[in-house]
Amino acid sequence: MSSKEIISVIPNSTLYDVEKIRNDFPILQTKVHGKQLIYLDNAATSQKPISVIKKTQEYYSSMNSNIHRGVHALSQVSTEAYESARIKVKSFINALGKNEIIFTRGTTESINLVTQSYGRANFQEGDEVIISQMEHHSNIVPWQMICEEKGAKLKVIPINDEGEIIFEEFEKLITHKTKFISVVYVSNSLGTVNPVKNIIDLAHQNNIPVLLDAAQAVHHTPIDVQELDCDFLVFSGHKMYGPTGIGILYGKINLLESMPPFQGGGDMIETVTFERTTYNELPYKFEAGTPNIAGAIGLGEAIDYISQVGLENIALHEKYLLDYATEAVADIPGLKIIGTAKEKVSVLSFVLDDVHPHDIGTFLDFEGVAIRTGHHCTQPVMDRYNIPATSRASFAMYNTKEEINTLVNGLRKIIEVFG
Ligand code: 7TS
Repeated sequence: MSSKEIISVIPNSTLYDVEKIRNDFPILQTKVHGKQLIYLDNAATSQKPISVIKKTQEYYSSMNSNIHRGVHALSQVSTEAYESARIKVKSFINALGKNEIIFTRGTTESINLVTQSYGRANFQEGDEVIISQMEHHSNIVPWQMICEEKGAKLKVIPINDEGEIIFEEFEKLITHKTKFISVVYVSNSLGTVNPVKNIIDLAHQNNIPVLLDAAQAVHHTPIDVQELDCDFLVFSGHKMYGPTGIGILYGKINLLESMPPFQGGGDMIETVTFERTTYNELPYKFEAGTPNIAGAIGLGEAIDYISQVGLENIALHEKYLLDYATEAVADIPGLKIIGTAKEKVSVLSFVLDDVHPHDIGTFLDFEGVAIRTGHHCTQPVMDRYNIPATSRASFAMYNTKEEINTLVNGLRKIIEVFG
C-alpha cells in the first residue's frame, strides 16, 4: 500500500485508510467472548501485519539455515536476509553504520548489555547514574544491579503531577561524579514524551553518555540517532508490529568498540585457544550464539510496513485517537487520567473511583475490549501517584474512533454496575 492510496478518515483531512490497514492484521477479526476483539493493549505488544507473519513463515519454509557459517546456498540466503534486516534498522533510525546495530532479545536485554558491559568496565565506587522516576523496571533494575556491584549511586529525576520530568531537578542532580544517564523516551504508563534532546545536550555539556529507552517511541515518532546524538538507543521488535524475542541496541561506534563482550560463545569470537580468545569485530562481538534469525527478518519486514504507511501518518492518526479518547472520558464521573503531559503519545492511563483496575479489565474483556491493568512494570510511578495500579488503553495505527466508543460505553456500564 502506498501512502498516496490512503483515504481520509481523520477530520483534519490527513489521508489515512484505517480499514485498509485493519485488513492487513488478521488477528483483528478474532472474537472474544462472542464479541468482536477490540485490542487496546498495544503498549504491551502490538499485533502483526500479514506481511510480517508471512515473512517469518517464509524464512522457516524456504530459508532456514544457520547464518555466518555455511558456504552452502541456504546459509548464504539466510545470512543475507539477516544482514539486510540490520541495514533496514540502520536506515530506520539513521545510524551512521550497520556495525552500530546489535540484535538482541529486546529492550530489556539491550539495557542489560549496556549495564553489564559498559557499566562493569567504567563504573567505580562513588560514581553516580541518573534515571527518571517514570522508568520501566527494565531501565531501573539493571542499573541497580550494576550500581550495587560497583558501589555506585543511582539518582532519580522526579516527575510533576502531570507526569513530566522536572528539568530543573534534573540539572541539579548532575555532578562531576555522574557517569551515565539512562532515560525513557516515551513512558509506557503515562504516555509522556520526554524532552530527550535537551537531556542529551545537557548531559554532553558535562561529558556524560546517554541511553534512551525507545521501546514506546520508535513506532510513534520518527527517530534520527545522529540528530538526537544519543549514545545508546534501545527498543523491542514486538511493540513495533514485529516478532517477539528480537530487539535492538544502537550504540555509537566508538563506545561499542571500547566495550568488552557481554556474553561469550559462538560467532562473537575471532580465534579461540585455551590460552586466549580474541573477539570478532562489531556488531558480531555482541551477538553470541545463534540469534533469532526469523525474528530479525520479521523485524525488517515490520519496518517496511511502518515505512509504507508512514510514521508521520501513524502519529497523526494516533494523536487523533488520543485526543478523541481523552475528550470522551472527560465527563465520566469519578474517572481521573494519570499522565496529562503536554507532549503525549496514544496511551490513556486512568483510575476510576471505587473500582479496582482489575475489575475494569475483567469487565471490559467480556465486552471484547483488551486493555492492560496493573502497575505496568512502573511501580515507582504508581507510588508517585499513591495508587496501586491503573487501567491503560493504548492505541495503535489500526484502532478506530468506534472502538474507543465501545471502551467508553463499557466504562459507563461499569459505573452502573459497581456504582
Ligand atoms: N521499556 C519500556 C518503556 C517499556 O514499555 C517496556 C515494555 C520495556 C522497556 C521492556 O520491553 P521488553 O520488550 O524487553 O519486555 N513495556 C510493557 C508494557 O507497558 N506492558 O507490557 C510490557
